[in-house]
Amino acid sequence: MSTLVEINFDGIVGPSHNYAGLSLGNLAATSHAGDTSYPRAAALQGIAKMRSNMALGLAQGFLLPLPRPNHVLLDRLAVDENADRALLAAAWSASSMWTANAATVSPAPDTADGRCHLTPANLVTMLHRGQEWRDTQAQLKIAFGDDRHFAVHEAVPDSFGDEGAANHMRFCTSHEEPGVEVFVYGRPGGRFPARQHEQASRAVARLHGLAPDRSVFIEQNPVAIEAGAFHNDVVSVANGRVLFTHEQAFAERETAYDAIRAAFPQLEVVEVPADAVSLEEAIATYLFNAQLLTLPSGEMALVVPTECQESAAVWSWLEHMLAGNGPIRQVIPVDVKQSMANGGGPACLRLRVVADPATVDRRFLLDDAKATLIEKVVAEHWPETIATAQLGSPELEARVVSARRALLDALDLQELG
Ligand code: SUG
Repeated sequence: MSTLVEINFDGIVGPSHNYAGLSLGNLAATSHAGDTSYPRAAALQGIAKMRSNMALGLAQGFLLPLPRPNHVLLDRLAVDENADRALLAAAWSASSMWTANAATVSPAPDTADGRCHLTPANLVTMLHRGQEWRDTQAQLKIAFGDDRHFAVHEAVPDSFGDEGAANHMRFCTSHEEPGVEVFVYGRPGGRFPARQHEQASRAVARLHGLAPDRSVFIEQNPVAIEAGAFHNDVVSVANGRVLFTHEQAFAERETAYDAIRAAFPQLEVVEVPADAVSLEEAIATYLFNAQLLTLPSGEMALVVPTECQESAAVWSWLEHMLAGNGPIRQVIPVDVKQSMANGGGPACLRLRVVADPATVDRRFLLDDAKATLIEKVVAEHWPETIATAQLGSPELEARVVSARRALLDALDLQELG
């Protein structure tokens, strides 16, 4: 008997985590450009978040940092001392930590062949992210290598930008039942890039064999992209029958809700009005980049960044929500400040896979003992700080390469190389 549960696969923050300001339109990342980063603290914050979710009784997995610096990229761009520092920094980016951008995942009950389908995101809009997908795919092919249960695809061709699960939501009444998958895309032409293209979303839906009457395509509000919502998961999140969203998330709000409701009549919208929390405040605090989780009790909890506690408007809205009779019954703040400063909140750091844990390669699943092991490796090997001027230095490179290798050794995942 298969037991489908949601497993969150968090990206372990890599030892080269730094603030190079590479993502145009990601206001947190560009405003922290040049700051000193704390890779060790960053990775430990991420592990603490995973531990906190496991303590709620939830299944937890992880994906490993990718090899950095990427010399293939440096060679292809002929990066030398005269080249733009941003090109060098791209090859050092630890951006694969944001596994919400690793892939789009369609659980088995939604697909034509009854397998869980994963398509790695090509991430072509940003140089530092576009280098990720082949290595990500290699990892997915190991973690989800049992092809009786999983299909891991090629990324969508580069002409269409795809940013993965960050622009994808799934509604369902139970994980054993077919769900409704919602793809949110941006329209190009604004001040900031629209990183998710409609054609990429439609290709992913076809690749996964989704039923057309259970697939919905919605345009993101250009005003939200303009305000810094470079992915839809900065302004909405879904779980079960609930859509938790900012009023200004979608281009045509009522049309969007109606389209989802037509495919999924049980939809419950928890909408935060702009006059309670402005789009700017929502983006600065990452209120919606929350993990909306169903606890073993059946209640829903919202795992928000601690930045939400620091905003009077956001915190009072959350208190008001809890005092009401809505579907979200708990709010749990977590400290992921190192990731937040690069525009990555609790939801960016995880890829949701609905699957039977017994069908996943166990090496990618977390328990308390493994969390302790990973913490030990991080404490011993991850650099305490990185100043952007250090990127490119042979000493730092040796440190970063050996730190990752120590983690692969500890987890018996040397084949990731
Ligand atoms: O792609 N930041 C990431 C943040 C990704 C957040 N993910 C989701 N919303 N799901 C990005 O913009 C910053 C790296 C730098 O600037 O060095 C960065 O890549």
